[in-house]
Amino acid sequence: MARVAMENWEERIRDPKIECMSRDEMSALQSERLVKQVKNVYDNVAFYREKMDALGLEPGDIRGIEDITKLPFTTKEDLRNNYPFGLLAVPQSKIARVQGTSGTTGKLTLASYTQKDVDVWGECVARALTMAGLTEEDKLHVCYGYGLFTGGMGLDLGARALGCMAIPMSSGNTQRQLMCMEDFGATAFACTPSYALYLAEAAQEAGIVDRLQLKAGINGAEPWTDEMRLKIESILNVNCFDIYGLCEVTGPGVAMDCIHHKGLHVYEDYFYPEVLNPADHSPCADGETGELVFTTLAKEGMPLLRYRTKDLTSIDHSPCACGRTLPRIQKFTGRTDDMKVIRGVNVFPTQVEAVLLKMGGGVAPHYMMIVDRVNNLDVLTVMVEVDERFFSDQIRELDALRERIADALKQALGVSVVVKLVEPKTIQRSEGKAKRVIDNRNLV
Ligand code: DLL
Repeated sequence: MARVAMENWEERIRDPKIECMSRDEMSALQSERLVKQVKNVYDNVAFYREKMDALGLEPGDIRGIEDITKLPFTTKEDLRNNYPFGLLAVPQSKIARVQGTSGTTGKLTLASYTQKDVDVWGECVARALTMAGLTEEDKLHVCYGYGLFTGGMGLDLGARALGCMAIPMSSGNTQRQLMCMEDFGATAFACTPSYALYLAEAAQEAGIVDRLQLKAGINGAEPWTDEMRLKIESILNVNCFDIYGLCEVTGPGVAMDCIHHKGLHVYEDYFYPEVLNPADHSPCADGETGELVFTTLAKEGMPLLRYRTKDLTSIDHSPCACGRTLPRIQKFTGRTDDMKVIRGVNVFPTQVEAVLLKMGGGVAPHYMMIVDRVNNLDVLTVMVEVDERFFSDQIRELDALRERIADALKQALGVSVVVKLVEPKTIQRSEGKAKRVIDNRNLV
């Protein structure tokens, strides 16, 4: 057990030519790729040809990256309407693999990749692993699910590109995960932050933390707070990094935070980010929160123009202390569709997480939000796990704790909250993305 050595982080840049490029050079590269991509989709994807024709736009009208705002948007609904292969820019025989959303009901969101797309994906994840301090000497224990979900395959491809050992555990069976982590001497692990916390607590309970050789966690696929990162880091004595991605653009490896944790560096040579005002789609200034939109600049299989992710963040183009010039997107507060409007106030699960992690004293960051409508009024109930000792006979202490949590939540969220304290391990743990909210209001 040892954190990644803290010195020489500037050497942990896999591709300085790209990752530390000047803004002018990067714009030139993006312009060249965008012009090519627009011509490609106009010639090969009926959906884009029709959209551009409707706007009176010809490929020749796009002369550089500054013209990107002229292009049409793509939405998840467009993907659904063209499911499964309607947005391909190459024949199906050129598709090397497909990946999809992790959801289990309804039609999937499906993304198709050529071999070159798969190689680029692996390269981006290798950049991210290097950013977390890994080298070919490392052993990466992957407990993201393998399958249509991009987590397992994405981290595996990254390990392959980096040349380190991949341990393809996939999700499930926590005791076996810990046994293999210890026996094989894993030096890094990859899973969702919620599962990372669960694993960390299980390792602590089993008394094996000191026998693990972990130094880094590669955690993402769901929103999480810095407080949560610090909690996992302190239990396992590792550095954890936030990795972001979505199957439509590429899986994990679209962006990742560096050791300074001041936002996630976007691999904008491949995935051009825009942050737009959700109301009128005008560009947000640096630091202003809006919807993240991506254009895939070099994708072959299923290129996307201005794909609306529904993820909310802000962007920062100022240089980072790590030496990278790649812009940084702020850690995500959530998605537009995670946000709950409760009595007119916008509430995100990550706000609850941050409050619980600050409370300490037997309050665990395992929670569930339940929204109901009672007599036409929204009621938010938050179930929180607290230490067993509160459930012995000291009823007064339990009431006082409930009140303390309710006050802190009300202050942070701006709405009153009914707090229900529950015993440890009552709230269902997730091996993939955690489900934090149940909305019973049946809003349309
Ligand atoms: O979640 C890809 C991934 C796998 C990323 C493993 C990181 C690690 P999808 O299943 O297509 O892909 O879900 C994409 O998950 O639009 C975000 O809402 C959310 N998401 C992904 N990474 C993060 C993150 C994978 N680091 C959707 N922070 C995205 C917050 C994230 N949300």
